[in-house]
Amino acid sequence: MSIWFTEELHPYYRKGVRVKRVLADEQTEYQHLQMLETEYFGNALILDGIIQLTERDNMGYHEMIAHVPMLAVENPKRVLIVGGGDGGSLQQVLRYSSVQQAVVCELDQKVVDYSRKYFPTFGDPWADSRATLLVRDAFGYLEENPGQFDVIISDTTDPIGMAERLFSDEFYRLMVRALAPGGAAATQCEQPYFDTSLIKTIYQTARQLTKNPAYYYAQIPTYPGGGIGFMYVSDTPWTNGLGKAMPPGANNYINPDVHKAAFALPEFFRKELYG
Ligand code: SPD
Repeated sequence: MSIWFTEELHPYYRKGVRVKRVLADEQTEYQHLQMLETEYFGNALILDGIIQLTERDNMGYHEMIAHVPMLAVENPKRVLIVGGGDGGSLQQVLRYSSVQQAVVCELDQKVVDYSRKYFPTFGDPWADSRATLLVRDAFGYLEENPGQFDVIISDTTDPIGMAERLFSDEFYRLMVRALAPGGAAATQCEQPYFDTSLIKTIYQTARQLTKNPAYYYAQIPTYPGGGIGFMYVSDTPWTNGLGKAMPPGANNYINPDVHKAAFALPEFFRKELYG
């Protein structure tokens, strides 16, 4: 008998993955957490019914959300990851020898605990002495730390419930305020087909706050529409990072061609966003 996990993030669209077994199923203080072993995509973390990552295709998300801003900034030293309790973005950030401190502001300790157990390919980045985990809400932390971070990565769930605030003008203002001069941020910024107006609003906010924001995209088959976009937010152009040497460690998604091509948008969406 086959068991399918079906996600319905949007009322008009569903997708599913075939499940081998349930590894964990728990209502945490904040959300319904499931860890599934799936047939093709390996272990998968599901929060409130939405796939967050799988072993097989998370590299498109984590390499793109991390390396695009990290490469754009000269020798990033201090990095903040908002959310990201699974450790995937942290693993990528710690590949840079220039990084002295990487702070992860994650609200749900259980996401960290289960991910440490079920995503061994992340190599336990928490054991790195440069990593600091703060189990708290990011808003207060951003408020307390103006001008502190060379790179900020907003590695969040979708804008539903408690995560909705992380897609607000207020969040973007605080995030940009927490950047050091020349610093860069990248945020989880949803799907061109399904979230057009949200992305437009965020882009307009990012334009008011910084000189060179831009939207880019990666393929992740287990996300709605087969992929997800990111907002690059900075005064420093993203093109600063093009052609720069990658830090040691294997890439499975990004390469110089993919880096550049990720910013090319399909015409319907380019018009919507950039006019
Ligand atoms: N629609 C799914 C979006 C999931 C974004 N969060 C991914 C977290 C991976 N670190």
